[in-house]
Amino acid sequence: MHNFAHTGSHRLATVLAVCLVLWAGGAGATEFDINRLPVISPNLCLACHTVDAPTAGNAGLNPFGVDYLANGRQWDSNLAQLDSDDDGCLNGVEVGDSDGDGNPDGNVTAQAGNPGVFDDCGSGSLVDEKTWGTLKAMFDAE
Ligand SMILES: [Ca+2]
Ligand SMILES: [Ca+2]
Ligand SMILES: [Ca+2]
Repeated sequence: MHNFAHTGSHRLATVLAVCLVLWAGGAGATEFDINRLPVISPNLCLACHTVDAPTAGNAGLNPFGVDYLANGRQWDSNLAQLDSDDDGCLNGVEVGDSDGDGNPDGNVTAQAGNPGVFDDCGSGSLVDEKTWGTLKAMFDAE
C-alpha cells in the first residue's frame, strides 16, 4: 500500500524590499538632521554638506546647510521658501516638498535638485554629469 502524504508545495514568492541606508558611519547629529528632510535621495549628506561623508571634524556646510542650521535645524515652510543656493529654484522645490510640511510632493522620491548647489533643479536637460563628461571627452578628443 502506498500512502501518498501530499504536503502542499511551498510556493511562497516572497519579495523582500530591503532598503539599505548607508550613511557611511555618519555621526549621530548628521543622521538626525538628514532624517528631517522628507526626501533625501540622491543627494543624501551632500544636500547640506560639502563632503559626502561628513564627520564631526569635517562637516563643511553648503548654503542650504547654513540656512538649515540658522533655521534651528528644522525643515519647515520658512526653509522651503528660501533659495539657499540662489539658482532660482526654491529649497522646497529642490527637496521635493514645496510647502515644507514634511510630506513629499505627490509621489516624489528623489530630490529635483540639490538645495545647496547651484544646478538646474532637474528641470533642465536630462544629461547627467556622467553623460556630460563622456560627451565632453568626445569633443576634447577632436
Ligand atoms: Ca535653489
Ligand atoms: Ca509637502
Ligand atoms: Ca540647487
